[in-house]
Amino acid sequence: MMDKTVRLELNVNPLFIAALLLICYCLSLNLSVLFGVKCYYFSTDKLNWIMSRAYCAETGGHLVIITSRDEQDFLSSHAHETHWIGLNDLETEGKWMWVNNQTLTETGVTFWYKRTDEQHEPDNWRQEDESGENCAALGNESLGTDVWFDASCLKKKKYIFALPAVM
Ligand SMILES: [Ca+2]
Ligand SMILES: [Ca+2]
Repeated sequence: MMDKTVRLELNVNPLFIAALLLICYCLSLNLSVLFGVKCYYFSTDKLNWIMSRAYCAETGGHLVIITSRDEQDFLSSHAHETHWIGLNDLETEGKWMWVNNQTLTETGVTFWYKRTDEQHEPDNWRQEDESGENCAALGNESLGTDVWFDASCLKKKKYIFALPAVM
């Protein structure tokens, strides 16, 4: 009698499975997009910077921390108007820190808006808010999201929330 046992070998790359799980995980959280190993949520509501930081922390993530040109380009291509990011100089004027306490030197990339007249961002402009501008955003009310601006933390903007994909 012939042995009709069939051995089924599944040769699936574990990285492929991990990527699939990650996508399901992001979708289950209703996060809008996925890049690399992070899920991003582009808010539909507007909050001031402090409130947006608190909201993100409550939900187990944080305001986005940008650590590469690719990540900046990716976020900019999805953000069609100004959004808060997790960068501020609230503690010491001019000393910009990410919400995880990394400095810009440590992350190694900056995308501040540069004007031809040398009046670059961040400019800590005090015309609207005398405490200056201590929170950073992709874009501003009139210019594109491919560059960063400092703005008054009291302004209400949409925000980008990131969740490290730790499973
Ligand atoms: Ca400032
Ligand atoms: Ca500014």
